[in-house]
Amino acid sequence: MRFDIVTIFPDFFGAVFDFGIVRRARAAGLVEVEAHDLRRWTHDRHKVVDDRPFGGGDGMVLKPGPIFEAVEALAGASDAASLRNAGKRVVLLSPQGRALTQGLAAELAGAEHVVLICGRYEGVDERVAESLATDEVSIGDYVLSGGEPAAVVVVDAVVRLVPGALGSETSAVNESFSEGLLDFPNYTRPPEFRGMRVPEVLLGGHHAEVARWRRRAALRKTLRNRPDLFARLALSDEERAAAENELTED
Ligand code: 9D3
Repeated sequence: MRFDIVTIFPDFFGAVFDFGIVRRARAAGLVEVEAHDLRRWTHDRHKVVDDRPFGGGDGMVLKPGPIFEAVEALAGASDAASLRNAGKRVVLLSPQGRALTQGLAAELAGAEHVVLICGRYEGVDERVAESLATDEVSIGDYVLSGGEPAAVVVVDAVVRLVPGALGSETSAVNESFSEGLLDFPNYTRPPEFRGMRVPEVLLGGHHAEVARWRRRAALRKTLRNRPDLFARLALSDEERAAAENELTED
């Protein structure tokens, strides 16, 4: 699988893909990741990639020309339909995109080639979202300075879903979010640290008791930190009430 990142800051990506699972997947030849300077697809002496917004307003907008040419050069097409047919996705990172989810990451992991377009300035000419990108994606409701950090997040989330990338020890299917529940809390030695005790049940080695505790702790944590996820869980009235009661205890 191949990722091409189109950006005005190719150096931003210097070493971010040189660690952990992404590094290993690249070393194993499972994925390739390359960042490209958008200015390469300009034709003027000053390599201009932006211009003033029609209709007025502050800031500058990325011009469509260099972006269309970049995608044509990297993916061999410039319309969303034939790109999708060829197993390619062109992802515009933008605050106006649909939110990245584990489901979208899994969809992208099924593609042979993903081109990521990073916005900057005030925005990107809308014809990129309308007629070039197969997907317009945001990583969440907060303001970044540009699409580059979002591209890193997308590559990381997708690479771990490429078959073989995780190695044999873990299965991506079995991870948090696939069940809609947060992970249970983990503890390791020492059993007491600065007066904070590890829950007694975890020290005992009673497997069924441990499993029960973990399930309840995961539910409690999900209710506290992600009430939106908790509301969508298919729980018995009893389990729902238990989590809600336990929360009012601490
Ligand atoms: C919505 C804010 N816009 C109001 C004029 C300006 C603007 C802010 C930040 C325009 C572009 C950006 C740069 N952000 C991204 O390119 C971006 C992003 C983000 O800011 N948050 C979450 N996901 C993403 S993906 C790309």
